[in-house]
Amino acid sequence: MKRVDAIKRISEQLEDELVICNIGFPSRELYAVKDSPTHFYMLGSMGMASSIGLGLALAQERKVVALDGDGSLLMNLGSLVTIYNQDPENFILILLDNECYGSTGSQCTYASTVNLSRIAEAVGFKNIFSFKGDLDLTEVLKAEGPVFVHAKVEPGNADVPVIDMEPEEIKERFMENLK
Ligand SMILES: Cc1ncc(C[n+]2csc(CCOP(=O)(O)OP(=O)(O)O)c2C)c(N)n1
Ligand SMILES: [Mg+2]
Repeated sequence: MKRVDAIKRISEQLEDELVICNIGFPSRELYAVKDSPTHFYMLGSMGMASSIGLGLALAQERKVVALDGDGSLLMNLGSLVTIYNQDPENFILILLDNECYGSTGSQCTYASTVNLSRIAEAVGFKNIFSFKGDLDLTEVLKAEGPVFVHAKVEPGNADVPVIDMEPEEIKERFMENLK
C-alpha cells in the first residue's frame, strides 16, 4: 500500500478527531485526499507531529490522531517516552513507515533494520497495532490511548500540489475549530 492510499483509508474512517500531520508529502497528500478544519498540516520541522499531538491531547478532551513518518519519529524518539509517561488516553500515534525520507528523495532510514513498534512496546505502550496491508482502524479507534499504530507503506509520493494555505491560515482555522 502506498502512503497516499493509507492516508485515504485513515481519513475515511475518522470523524471529528483532530489530526496532526507530518511535514512534507504526507501533509500534501492528506490535503489533496481530504481537507478539513480538524487537520493541522505541519510545515516546519521533522519530528514534531508526535509532540504537537501529545500537547494537544493533554490540553483538551477530543481524540487526537498524529500521522508521523519513520524518519521523523527517529529524529524525535524521546517523544515516545514522553507520550508513555504523560499517558493521554485520547491520543493515537500512527506511524506511516516507508523506511525512508520519502518527501526528500526516498533516502533510506534505519527503520528497515530497527522495528519501531518494538521500541514503542519496550517503552511501555500497551495498545500497539501493526499493519502491512489494509488499515482497518475499527479496533484502533476503540482502544484506550496512548495507542501506537505501525503501518508499513511503500516508498513513493503521490503527484499532489503544495498546500495553498498560509501557515497562519492553517493554524487559525484549526484553533477556531477547537473552540
Ligand atoms: C529538522 C528537519 N530536518 C530535515 C528536514 C527536511 N525534510 C522534510 S520532510 C523530510 C523527510 C521526512 O521523512 P519521514 O518522516 O520518514 O516522512 P516521509 O516523507 O517518508 O513520509 C526531510 C528530510 C526538515 N523539514 N526538518
Ligand atoms: Mg518515511
